[in-house]
Amino acid sequence: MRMLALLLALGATVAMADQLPAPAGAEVYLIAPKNGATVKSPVTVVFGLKNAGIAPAGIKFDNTGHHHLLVDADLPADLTQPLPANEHVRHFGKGQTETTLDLPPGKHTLQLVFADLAHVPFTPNVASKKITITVQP
Ligand SMILES: [Cu+2]
Repeated sequence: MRMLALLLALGATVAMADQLPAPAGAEVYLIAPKNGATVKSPVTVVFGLKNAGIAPAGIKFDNTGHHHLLVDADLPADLTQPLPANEHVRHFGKGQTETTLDLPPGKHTLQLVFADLAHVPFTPNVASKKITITVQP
């Protein structure tokens, strides 16, 4: 019984992803578009970053990470795991600081999340405010 408890404890430790501490004072924010803006597609989205550097995914360098853009999505419930990669969670693993989105007409939300070389959000999480934009037909 004691052995089983030990194995369970070890299993729990292995299952936990390694979250890196957030660079001190790190902040991400959307420079463009502005919250509430009405825009035309394609939409140029410009990423802002304070108190941290950008490095490509996979490159270990202190106090750096890369941008992720949530499009019409909420933050994942479990921020200890690598962010998924799909049309709602876009990775900018080459170190890009802007992108162009083709979005259908209507309301859309955008939110930036900064994450480490392995795509795992920092602790505490470094994310922008979620903004809402309206794409004109
Ligand atoms: Cu990533």
